[in-house]
Amino acid sequence: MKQWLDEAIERGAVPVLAGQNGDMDTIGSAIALASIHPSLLACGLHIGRVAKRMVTELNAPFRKIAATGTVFPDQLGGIVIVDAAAPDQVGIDLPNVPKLILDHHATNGWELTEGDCMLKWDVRATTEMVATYMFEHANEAMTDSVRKMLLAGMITDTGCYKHADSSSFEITTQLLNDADIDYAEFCEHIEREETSPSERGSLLRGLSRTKHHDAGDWSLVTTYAGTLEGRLASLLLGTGCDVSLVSRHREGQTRLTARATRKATQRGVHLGSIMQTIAEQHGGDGGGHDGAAGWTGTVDRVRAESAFIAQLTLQQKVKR
Ligand SMILES: [Mn+2]
Repeated sequence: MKQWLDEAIERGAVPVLAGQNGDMDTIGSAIALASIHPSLLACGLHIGRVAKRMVTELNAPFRKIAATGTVFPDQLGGIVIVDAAAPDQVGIDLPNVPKLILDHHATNGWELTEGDCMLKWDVRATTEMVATYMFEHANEAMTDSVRKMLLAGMITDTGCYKHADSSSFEITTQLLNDADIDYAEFCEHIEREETSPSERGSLLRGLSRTKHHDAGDWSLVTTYAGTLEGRLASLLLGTGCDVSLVSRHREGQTRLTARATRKATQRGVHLGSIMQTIAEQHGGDGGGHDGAAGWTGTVDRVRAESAFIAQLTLQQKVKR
């Protein structure tokens, strides 16, 4: 990775492109990595709520780009793509230059050509990969702001360390050492996000529409909502079900957002592969992690939900 970056920077400007979901992990990874050299520039199609808040508060350089008509600098040395499991997850047509891909998703749709480099680690967050690299090769860029970006990615992708493992704790300890960050305060700041009255109304309506399904070996709670689907799906796991699914339909597009408990994933649930199968059968884009995944496509909401239930039913419980 160091060799790829050094050579790319030598050739010209290098955009560091975030995944189009704009979550904290992808945005934090892009901004932190871009901080190591002036030729690197963090950019992406969307920026999510938590990430937007962090970018504003820390005054972090991030450029929003358009889905079409983005003009990259003439002298492009390469492009880095962080935390995106497939080309369609960045949302733009990639320029024809060498690629460096950093990702931690279980599903993968990249095709590599000569000059490309891909690092795919079995870690909880892409910021963990970026932090590991920076501690070794760019320690001087590890300011408190950069550490906060990396830490925020870890906090959100691990669900405040509920899905962490020993290596995520290790990197977190390193990020906190020698930094002026009050962890408990920072974590609360990231997690306890205010909602507007209309968002609260939408979450509450979502809760009031929930349905329970027995999907083979699994207990599933579903609902639909117009916004904050990820947050609603996480809330629904609090009912004690194995899996939650929130769907939404807007302007001809249906989106599925699912969450599963750790216990369910250990016993055989893999939401990323379910979403991928739905994309194969019904079109659209789908994928993600075992315990958190999504799909977007054009079939109607009820059909998409049925497809999910059918696929979940097929996943049998493994005896442990
Ligand atoms: Mn991630």
